[in-house]
Amino acid sequence: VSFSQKTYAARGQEHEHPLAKQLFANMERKKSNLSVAADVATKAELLLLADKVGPYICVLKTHIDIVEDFDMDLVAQLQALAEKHDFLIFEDRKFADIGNTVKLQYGGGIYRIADWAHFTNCHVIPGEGIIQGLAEVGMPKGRGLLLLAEMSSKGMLATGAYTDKNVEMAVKNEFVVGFIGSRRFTEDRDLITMTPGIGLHASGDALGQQYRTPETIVTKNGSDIIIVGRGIYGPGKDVAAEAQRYRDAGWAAYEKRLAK
Ligand code: 5IU
Repeated sequence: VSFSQKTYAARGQEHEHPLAKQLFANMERKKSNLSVAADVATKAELLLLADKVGPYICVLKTHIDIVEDFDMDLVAQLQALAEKHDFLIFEDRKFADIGNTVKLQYGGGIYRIADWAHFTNCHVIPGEGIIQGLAEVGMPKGRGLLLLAEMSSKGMLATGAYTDKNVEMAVKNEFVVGFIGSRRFTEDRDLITMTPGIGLHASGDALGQQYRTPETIVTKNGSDIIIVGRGIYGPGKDVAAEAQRYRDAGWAAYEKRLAK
C-alpha cells in the first residue's frame, strides 16, 4: 500500500521520526491537514491571527523576519498559543547557504529559529552540506527539515533533475522529514509533503503566485498538508470562518483519497 493510501494515524504510529509522529497524531486529533501561512507585519497581528486560526490548524507557518517589532516575547507568546490550540510551528526560512553559515543562521542571530520552530526548510542549491549543517543544530533539539523540491510560483526553476536530487537527498538524511512541493515524491520512506499555493477560488496573484485546490493537491497528487495564506486572512475575510472552511476542504480531500 502506498503511503498516500494510509491514514495519518497509521503513518504516525509507524514513523521513525518523533516529530513526524507528533505531527500525524496532531492532524488526526484535530482532523486537520491545514497549515496557515502567517505573512503579517506586526507582533499583534501575528498573535491575533494565530489565536483565531489555532483551533483549525496542525501547523502555523511563519516568516519571522517580516515582523517589524519582533522580540523574544513574541516567541514566548507564540509558543503559549501553540500549547493552547495544539499546533506545531514551521519557520519558512528557506536557508540556502553553505553548511557552516546556515548553522549560525539557524541556531543564532536575533531569531534563534532552532529554539522554537519545529520545522524549517532549505534549498539544496549548495549541495548536501546544507542539510548536514542544519542537522547539527536541529537534530539534538528534535527538529525536522523540509526540502524545497518544488515551488508554487510561475516559472519556478525547481523541476526535473533538480527535484529528483532533492528526493535523493531527503531519503538518505534522517533529519529530513519531508518536502515543500505539489505531490507525493517517493515511497522509499514516509516523507511528508506540504503544499503552498492553495486557494478555493483565486487562481493567482499579480506577482506570480499560482493557486490549486485541496482536491487537486491532496486527493489527486497525494500531498499531505495544505498551506493557505491570503485565502484565509485576505481583505474583508472572516478569518476563523475561512480557516474552518479550508480545514474542512483539506480533510474532505484526504478522506476522498483514502476512499479511492
Ligand atoms: N510559499 C509559496 N510558494 C512556495 C513556497 C512558499 O507561496 O513555493 I516554498 C509561501 C509564501 C507565503 C505562503 O508565505 O507560502 C503562501 O501564501 P498565500 O496563500 O497568501 O499565497
